[in-house]
Amino acid sequence: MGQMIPDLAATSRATTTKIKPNGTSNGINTAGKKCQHDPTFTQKVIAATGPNANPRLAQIFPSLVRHLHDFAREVNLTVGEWSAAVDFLNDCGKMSSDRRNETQLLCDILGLESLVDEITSKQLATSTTQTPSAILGPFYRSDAPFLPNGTSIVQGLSPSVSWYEKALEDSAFLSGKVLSTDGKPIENAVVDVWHTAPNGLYEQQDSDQPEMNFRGRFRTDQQGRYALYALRPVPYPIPDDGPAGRLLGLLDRHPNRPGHIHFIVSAEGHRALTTQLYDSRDRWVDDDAVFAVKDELVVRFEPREGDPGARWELGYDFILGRC
Ligand code: MBD
Ligand code: FE
Repeated sequence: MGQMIPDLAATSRATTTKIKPNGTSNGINTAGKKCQHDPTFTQKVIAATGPNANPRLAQIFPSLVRHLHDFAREVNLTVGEWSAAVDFLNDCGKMSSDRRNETQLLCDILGLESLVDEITSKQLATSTTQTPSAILGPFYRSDAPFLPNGTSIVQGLSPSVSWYEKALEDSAFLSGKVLSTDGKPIENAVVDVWHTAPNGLYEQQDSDQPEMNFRGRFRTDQQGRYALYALRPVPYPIPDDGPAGRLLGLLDRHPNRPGHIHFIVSAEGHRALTTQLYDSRDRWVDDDAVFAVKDELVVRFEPREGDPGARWELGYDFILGRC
């Protein structure tokens, strides 16, 4: 985890000149026939990259091709299996829209979004004290309403909704500061927050919820403070009615994520922090379907006294690194 991709440009330059024309390569066996897996084939594909290729792509493409080809050789991938994988990827694309990102969900259950997040955050970190990042996930909406500090992101709460009682039980006050790594509070930082309803559905997955329910953006005050009412998050199964769910089934895996609240915390001069907080009451914190939990992000809600608006409270400070 966290290893940098090695500089592959040198490797590809050195090897492209070694390719021999077909028939003279060492891919010929003693019977004069090509070996089952021509060892020069991969280099030929790599060498097809032209001199004006996009530089970053030219750097990483040789590695991608090598790993893909090695994978196919290692498992003796058949045409039928490869074809099923093509259909699978196409199905992911067809199911994706501005409300649902199935291809990203596939990356999540493969652990790829978490791994890339770790690589990126280590690469850009300017301090070891900054709050760890966690993945964005497929349900972010960039245009949540700005709300005054101390207000609620819970909309449409009435006895007529099926999750009314649960919402009362889990009502929570969240507050804290946004700080620089030197410990100074940051004024005017934006805390963008979102979570699911107690039925485990994000607002855009659920036609019964008002637009932008359980989403809001808050600006920190002069002391760097933010405050809002929300709910303790509930565990929920990632959508498993599509190709990603089919893959989970084939792998005999469960689709559950621990209850979590998403945040993007941003401020001028600082690197935006995308992260999630996990409720320690949840058994799935140790077994997340998308491998995103980090110990520092598991939080304990405490009972809140004397506030009709919330039964629980959580204090959490976010520490941002500089750009
Ligand atoms: C989610 O709600 C989520 O946060 C992630 C990372 C993946 C799938 C669903
Ligand atoms: Fe989520």
